[in-house]
Amino acid sequence: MDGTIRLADYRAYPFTIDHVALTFRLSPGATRVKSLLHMAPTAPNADLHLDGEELSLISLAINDSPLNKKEYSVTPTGLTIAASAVPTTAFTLSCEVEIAPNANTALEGLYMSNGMYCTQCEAEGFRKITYYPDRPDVMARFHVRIEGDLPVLLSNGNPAGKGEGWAEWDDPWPKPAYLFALVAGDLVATSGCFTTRSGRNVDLNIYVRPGDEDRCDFALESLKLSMQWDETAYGREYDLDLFNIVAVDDFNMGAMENKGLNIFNSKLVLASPETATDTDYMRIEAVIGHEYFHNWTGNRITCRDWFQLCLKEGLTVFRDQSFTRDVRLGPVKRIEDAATLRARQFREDQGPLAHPPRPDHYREINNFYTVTVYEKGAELVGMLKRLAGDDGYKTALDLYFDRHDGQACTIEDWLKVFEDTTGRNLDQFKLWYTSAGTPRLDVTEEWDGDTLTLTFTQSTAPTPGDPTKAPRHIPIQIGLLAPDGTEVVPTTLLEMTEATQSFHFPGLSERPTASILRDFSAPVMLARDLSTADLAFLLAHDTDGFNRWDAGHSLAKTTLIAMTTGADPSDDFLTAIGGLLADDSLDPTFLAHCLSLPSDDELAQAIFASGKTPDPDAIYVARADLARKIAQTHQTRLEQLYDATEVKGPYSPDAHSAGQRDLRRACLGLLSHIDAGHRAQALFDSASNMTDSLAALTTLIRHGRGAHALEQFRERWKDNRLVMDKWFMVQVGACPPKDAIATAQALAEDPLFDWKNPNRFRSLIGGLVANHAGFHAANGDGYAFLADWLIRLDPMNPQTAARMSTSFETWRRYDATRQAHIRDELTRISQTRGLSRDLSEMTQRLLG
Ligand code: B3K
Ligand code: ZN
Repeated sequence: MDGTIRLADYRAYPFTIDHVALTFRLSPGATRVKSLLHMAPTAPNADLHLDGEELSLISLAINDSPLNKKEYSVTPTGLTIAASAVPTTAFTLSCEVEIAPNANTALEGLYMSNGMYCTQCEAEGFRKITYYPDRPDVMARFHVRIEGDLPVLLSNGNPAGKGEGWAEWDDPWPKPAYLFALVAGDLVATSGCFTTRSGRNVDLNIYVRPGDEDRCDFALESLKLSMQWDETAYGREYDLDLFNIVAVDDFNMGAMENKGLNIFNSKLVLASPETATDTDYMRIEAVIGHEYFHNWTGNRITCRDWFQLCLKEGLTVFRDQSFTRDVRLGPVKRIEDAATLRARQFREDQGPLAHPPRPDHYREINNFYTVTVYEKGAELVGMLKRLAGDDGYKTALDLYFDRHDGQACTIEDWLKVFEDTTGRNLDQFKLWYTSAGTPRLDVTEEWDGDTLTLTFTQSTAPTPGDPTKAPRHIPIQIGLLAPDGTEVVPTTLLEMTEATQSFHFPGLSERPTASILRDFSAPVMLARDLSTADLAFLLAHDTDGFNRWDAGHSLAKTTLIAMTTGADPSDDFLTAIGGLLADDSLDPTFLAHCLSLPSDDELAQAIFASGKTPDPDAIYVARADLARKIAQTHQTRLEQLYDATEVKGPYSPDAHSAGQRDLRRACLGLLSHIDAGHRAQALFDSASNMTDSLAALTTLIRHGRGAHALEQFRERWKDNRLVMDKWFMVQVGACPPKDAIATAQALAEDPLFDWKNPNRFRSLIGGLVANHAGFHAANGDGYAFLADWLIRLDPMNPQTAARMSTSFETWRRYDATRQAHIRDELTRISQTRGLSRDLSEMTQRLLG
């Protein structure tokens, strides 16, 4: 037994729990948890197993009769009551345990952050609170009593009474234990109200530590916007009298959708113009939306087991992406989502951590909250929507909510809804869920004077444990453009199901240029031999926003890759950029995206995909050279744009103002290569909001001119944890690569480097990894630094250590020396005594 959990081994739990009463007597070092479970057997003669870890058992009884020690056994992972001691009809199970929240550094279960009690139960944290069947297919109603001397005592559901030193909560909706939450602390609320379309008044509260309450307004407005959007876009209403959000400083991830009591990393709640950037505001809105949308896609309908995680996460990401598109970004949102998917999920799919959106085995489920489960999971929903059409999608989702409300479901249930509403057979489509890897889609074109024939060939490289790949069902959106740029065939959906397939477009008077994979209609790697002239044509004329941007992006990539081997920047590219800069009709955010060069990591990925070995230093130099060349070639226009995009008046995070700042920042980045940093310095000195201030600081650091600004910034913000996270990240993330390791080492010694705080840890370590050429220093110092810190963090906080270990996932791209360094570091980690299950699974998979 190596501890591997397999989908094929799934068995239903042989008991139901109708309702649960929990009583917490809070104390930092010795919290007592009493539970009363109203259970009934559903299968004869079954042992009763409850999960439980790090618990001291005080008492255990069935129907109020204490169990004798021969009737049950306790192991480090749970408690089993022999079938012979379990009644054959409904019964109660009562249990009392003691736990120590103040000793919980893993931030999973019940733990403490700055004197406040809080919980994180997904995926398997509830078992650190009490003995319970901690699996998502066991759903029960919870009643919770909290006793403690803190002013605010919160749990899920509706309030059910409170007095001096106690509060009770009742959640009428059956839920799995992973959605349980408890918060107790000295907190202040920013409150509001939302009336649902059926007239239910819902009280809304954002709870934060005293002193932070002036930074909650945006979060509250985002919550109202999310509630409104889910009613309009999906017909989903909220279902309790209260919706609480609590901000916590020590949190392993972004946020958690606990029923009626969302718990958030404070960086995704707190925002003021002086402390948060446009990106922070946008993330806050999106994540508040995401967690709120889980109320239906995740909570009312949950997952049968953790293999089905993408059922709730893929769908909820798809929903939050649609929300941001609708309320903020419009079509540009698709560019951002597709770019993220290609940069991060394709990278995962091409490396040793590749896994299907629905994996079929794992050792530690926390290691599978990945970009494949989330973002690729969302793409699969998007493809189903394309195949079903907008109306078909709506019908399917209505049936999903009707049919499965209150259930714990599988991907099969989800696909069946689409099969039943569209009449399609989705057996082949299901491969997207069950098989890893990114299909490569090759295209060839034939023109016979009247008909254009597009021939597609799909192939998927083998992934770990999954060598043979059957053809997938791929929705391919295309359009055809005449030589003068007019569209002769508007967007059309082709459905590819074979390994090779041709599509004919007859009756054309001139050979058109094809725009393929419009709107990034499927998560595939399009391999197409386009000349720089073709790309420039598409960049100038494509009516599809994604493909238009992508043509420019491909042009930039081709240019940069050639430059890494000594070529000069292509004139086609520089001319195309000139064309964009001259076009006043472009959306500023779109133009900003076009002016942002592909990242170092993306270039390394592309070079590796072409069968060559990326050189991090050459990539860094090429990027800086091209940016300088663009600035020299288009200096006047960039300067004009920089001046014209200054946003006057008080800061507002709205999409229009943020778009102006995006564009201005892009211009600043380019001009900084030729203006000796004077614009960045002037902007830093005059900035009245964090977006400008951080943009200026980043630019100064990039050119080795940031020392003074960094000091000023620290002096001003040293008491603000979230802003200081930025201070840590930017100086190591943006500094010239040759300085990266020394900077990281110095920062690790800084008294403000509180490495036990996940945000601070991620700022420094994530900052270093983001400095591509710095992290991949040929002498291996970056790798050793990362490995040292993972080994140090692991006993404290395995989840965050394991998550950060993914920084090694690209190791097979690089040359033999670098690979040897990384292999040594991964081996060193894997041989560390007492390594957590989380990090040991990761190092094993990384080593392949
Ligand atoms: N469902 C949580 C993530 C839980 C992660 C556990 N390791 C947040 C979200 O996806 O909305
Ligand atoms: Zn989620």
